[in-house]
Amino acid sequence: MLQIDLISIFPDYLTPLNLSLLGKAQERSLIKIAIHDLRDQTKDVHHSVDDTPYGGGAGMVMSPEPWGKAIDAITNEKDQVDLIILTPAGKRFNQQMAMEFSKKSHLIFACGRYEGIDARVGQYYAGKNNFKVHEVSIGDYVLGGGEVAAMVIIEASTRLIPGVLGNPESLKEESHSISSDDLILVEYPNYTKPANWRGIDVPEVLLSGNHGQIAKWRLEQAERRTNQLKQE
Ligand code: 6GU
Repeated sequence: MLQIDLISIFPDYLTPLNLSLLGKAQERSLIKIAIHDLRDQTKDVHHSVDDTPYGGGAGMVMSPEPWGKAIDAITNEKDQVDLIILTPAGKRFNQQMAMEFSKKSHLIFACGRYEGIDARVGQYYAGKNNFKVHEVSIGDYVLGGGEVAAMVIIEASTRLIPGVLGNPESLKEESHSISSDDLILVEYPNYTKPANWRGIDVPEVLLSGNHGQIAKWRLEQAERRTNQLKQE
């Protein structure tokens, strides 16, 4: 069972995690997702979680102590934890990382907002022997916060856990199309009924019943698409 904790100042923003595939995976006890409000760890009347940056500059930085308290509250020394800090300055998430995360037992997602989390939070937990800290980004653009990024990572990772997907055959097909460096999902185009839709026919080879020919055609199509993506 994979335990997933998320810490955020907008816990409601993460409620889609209880829907669909992930909702079912939780019902089946394949994963357990818990969402925590960072502000629960503050005592002042304003429940403040941020402050001005040392050294000056625009924006606010998230204070370390609420993060420390929130993480400590959901872990113990015996727990092997992977702490994932969402930041546009992190390592770019890919299918290989999804595969790695899917095999873990306890993932904690720290969803920062503003100009990010005080750098000592990652440094402190990286120094603990039962923690592994990952700074992760989902691409070269800036989001308002880590919540959506955390959901992307959780969706990509949990569907790789045996039993989460309804049809495990689709995982097997995917795994053949991942190159060593990164995800190159060179899927061939897919068609279903009707055979003619708005004047457009399904490629004839797919109706032929010749499995050798079909496999050859699909490979050609996948390669054509890969080369096209490289040129863009
Ligand atoms: Cl993980 N966080 C934020 N705020 N922006 C991002 C991101 C993460 N990944 C890409 N852009």
